[in-house]
Amino acid sequence: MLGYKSGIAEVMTKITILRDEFEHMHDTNPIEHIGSRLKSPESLMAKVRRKGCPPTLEAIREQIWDIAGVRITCSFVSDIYRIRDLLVSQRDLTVLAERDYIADPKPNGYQSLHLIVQVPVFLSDRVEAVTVEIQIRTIAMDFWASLEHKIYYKYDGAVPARLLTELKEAALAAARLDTTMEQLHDEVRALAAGTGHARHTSPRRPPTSCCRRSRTSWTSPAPNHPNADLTPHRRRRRRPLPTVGAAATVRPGPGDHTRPVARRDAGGRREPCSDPR
Ligand code: 0O2
Repeated sequence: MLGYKSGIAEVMTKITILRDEFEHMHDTNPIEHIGSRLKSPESLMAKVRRKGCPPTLEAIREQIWDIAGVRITCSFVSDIYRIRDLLVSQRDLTVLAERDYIADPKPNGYQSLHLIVQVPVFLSDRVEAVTVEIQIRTIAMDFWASLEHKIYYKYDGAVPARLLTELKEAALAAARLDTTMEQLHDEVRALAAGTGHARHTSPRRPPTSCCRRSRTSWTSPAPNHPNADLTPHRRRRRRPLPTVGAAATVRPGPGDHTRPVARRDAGGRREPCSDPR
């Protein structure tokens, strides 16, 4: 378990660095929250039995990919793919598989992007490649998944049909909310670009001292507004983001949703992939 703990620490550091960079160098921050968990022994053994995995250390290491888990929550779906691209392009992360439950939600409504990566952990006498599952999802998807997870365990997997139907409805509602919020966000950004003002679009960004003069501290004043000259920090030029590097190593996983790692263009759309899956 020490190796997995260290793997989590390595991945957390990478994501924290990205979050800090966005915080200080960009107008928006796609990372709302970062969390991690080490799978509990009970949950691990249940999964070993469920998957019919031999109960040996070697087999578990080879077949169970989510012993170490890191979760990133974002405001918008486009942020998810942005973070995904930034991680996939890191040279010391080997992507074993990607499960895109956003493009193909699970039948119960679960949505999230899972990246299974291997990260090198430098020990005193060797380097260990540790497998870590990174789950990237919106706040709405995370809200849904947390409750669904609780309900699933409360009923020990035998969730009443009525609850399953309502959960599915709730997942669809969460997806609609994500779409609406992203549209609103895009409109606000377009408006801001039209007036020449770069607005704060991340609710996490605290108002600076000059913003505190006005109650509407999270939006820019109109150009002819008497306070228009009070927000010079908002006009900072946006810095270009790094582009995705060489395609990551891919090893197909066991699930239907496991797919090779596709690259995305700047708008978050998948670039054509030669793999027929
Ligand atoms: P915990 O408590 O987080 O350890 P599977 O065989 O489908 O269970 P597999 O093949 O490893 O798992 O694939 P997957 O889909 O990547 O699942 C790994 C983890 O993703 C799960 O771990 C959950 O954390 C999360 N997850 C996957 N599907 C669902 C879902 O339908 N609902 C919720 N709420 N979470 C999901 P564990 O072992 O389930 O739980």
